[in-house]
Amino acid sequence: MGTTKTGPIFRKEQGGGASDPAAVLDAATVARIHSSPQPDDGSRVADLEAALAKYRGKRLVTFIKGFPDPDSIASAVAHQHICRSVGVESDIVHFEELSHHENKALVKTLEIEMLNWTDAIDLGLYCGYCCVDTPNGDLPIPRPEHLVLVSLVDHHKASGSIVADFVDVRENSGSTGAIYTEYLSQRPALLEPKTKQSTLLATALMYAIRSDTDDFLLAQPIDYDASAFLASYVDREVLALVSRQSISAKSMDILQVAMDAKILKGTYLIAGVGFVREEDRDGIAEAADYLLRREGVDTVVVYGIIGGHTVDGSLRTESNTVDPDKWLKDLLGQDLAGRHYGGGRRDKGGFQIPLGVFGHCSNRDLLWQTVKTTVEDLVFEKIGASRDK
Ligand SMILES: [Mn+2]
Repeated sequence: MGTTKTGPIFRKEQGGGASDPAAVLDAATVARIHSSPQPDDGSRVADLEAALAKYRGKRLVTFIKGFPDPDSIASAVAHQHICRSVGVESDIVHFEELSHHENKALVKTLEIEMLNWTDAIDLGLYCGYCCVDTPNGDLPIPRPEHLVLVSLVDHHKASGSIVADFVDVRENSGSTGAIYTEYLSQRPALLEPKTKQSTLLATALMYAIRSDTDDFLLAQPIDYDASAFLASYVDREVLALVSRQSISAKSMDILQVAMDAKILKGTYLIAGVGFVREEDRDGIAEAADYLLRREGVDTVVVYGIIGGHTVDGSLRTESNTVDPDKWLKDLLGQDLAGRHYGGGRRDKGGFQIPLGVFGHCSNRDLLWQTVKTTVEDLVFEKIGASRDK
């Protein structure tokens, strides 16, 4: 298995397939937003199946936006599994590079097939798209008109209006994986009889729930219920294998730089780590996770210049007063198209600011000093700290 870049979804020389008029009509269906916190009676999975069944015999694409993490990956696989059960093929496509050695290990160990987005992928061959673990259906690529949003399942704060056949956004869930597990629990035939495939899916979901809830520290009842359901299907050896990944040498280097560069202002710690290679960007998040453990610190921002073209940062907080999503949106604002540079959830957030033409600056020290000074100025002003003290 693996991410073989062949097969019918890639563009043929003569361009893609025609759009499907039936799918275009479906776009007019207005979303029914599920937001009730009550335990579900199985109607949601029935609604999801009904939305997907309109595409029986056809092909959908499930997009993972942002950097693939265990929750988005496992949810996409669970979604694919439900698609198959109603006779719909669904490919998983991610836009950002699969990074972080743990995520790579997850994909490899659990034999998950995902495609990294390239222009060679022919969207004309898909009748619609689905989103998991993301609060809206916006895409980082131009969306062909025929490609309608079929479903969106998420647990983040809703952002913007969503028009899709099926929407299930539950902020009272610690993970999207738990929501998909609930669907599976209401359709026992989806994991029974136990096969290698169902075991790997359950293991991926268990890992996703653990990972997205910080080992259950942030878990909600639905996450515990989901884990209890998954327990009998999980391959514990595989779970242990995926969980026991060590910190990479490069992440350790970044952590060291962050520790040397750290600036403490009250309960805030910020650290600029300079230039970081694209494939090492998770070292920033790992450093932020680690530095939050420092006594007396409740909020950490670690940032660097990734690949020479983007200022990328991670925020971690244990503070009751810092809402990462709002904090980063207030701090950095938005671009001309109205997209925020950053956002997050209850305890963590991240941001990406493209450097644009400034990325070409030949004096790298000067470029870094400019970025560092700007980020520090913004953060200091936000938290009411002065540069000198
Ligand atoms: Mn999630």
